[in-house]
Amino acid sequence: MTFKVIKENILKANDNVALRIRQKMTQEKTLMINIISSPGAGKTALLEKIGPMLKEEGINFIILIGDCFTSRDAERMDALDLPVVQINTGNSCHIDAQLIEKSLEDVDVSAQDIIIVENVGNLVCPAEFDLGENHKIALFSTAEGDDKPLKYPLVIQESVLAIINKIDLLEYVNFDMEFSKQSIKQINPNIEILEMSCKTGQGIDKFVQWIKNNITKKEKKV
Ligand SMILES: Nc1nc2c(ncn2[C@@H]2O[C@H](COP(=O)(O)OP(=O)(O)O)[C@@H](O)[C@H]2O)c(=O)[nH]1
Ligand SMILES: [Mg+2]
Repeated sequence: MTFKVIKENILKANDNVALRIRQKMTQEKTLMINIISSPGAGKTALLEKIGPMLKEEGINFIILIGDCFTSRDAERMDALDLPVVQINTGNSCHIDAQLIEKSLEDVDVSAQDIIIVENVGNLVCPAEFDLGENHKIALFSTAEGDDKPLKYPLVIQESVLAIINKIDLLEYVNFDMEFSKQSIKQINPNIEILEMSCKTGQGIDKFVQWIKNNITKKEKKV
């Protein structure tokens, strides 16, 4: 009972900050997306692929990367000269809105077309926390098994887009693509699904197009 009350209070405090962030994003016409997956599904690999493509398109963006302890993913972004802020959550299994607000303190939000959040690898808690984002995106991979959508429905209910990554591994793993897609649609009939491989690059262009369709492009500041 006590535990329930504490959790409600934590979520309420989070939601107040999330509302403030969302208002700022609306005011600045900046899109924010929150990418959620289990560890290793390919969130950072996806950013490594789309980052240079967004640059090529002249899209202004910043990447906020959540990790419990290390800066390894941010170093991968830095190696590609992609703008990144590392968020270390310590032992916490998700990013909360307070952390997003703090990480944006030194960011010129008005100059960004899109802010991309890589959440901590976890399919449960990140789905519960509103970060003030416009859209949550659920990322699965063929290596995890086709039953994961059914086992983690909340992240699908909360998302507008589901990505199924690592399709280059389909011939090596037991993954029924149709079953997986049907499970996703059964949980959220309105969700869009994209298949892709961050290794071969197959399907990445569709996600870049999705981003282009959803942003409000701004003039670059000089
Ligand atoms: N074969 C294959 N490997 C991938 C693909 N995407 C990511 N990986 C690999 O999966 C591992 C975990 O990827 P990473 O991006 O670090 O996952 P994250 O923990 O979700 O950020 C790395 O070794 C990646 O190179 C893919 O589409 N195909
Ligand atoms: Mg990562």
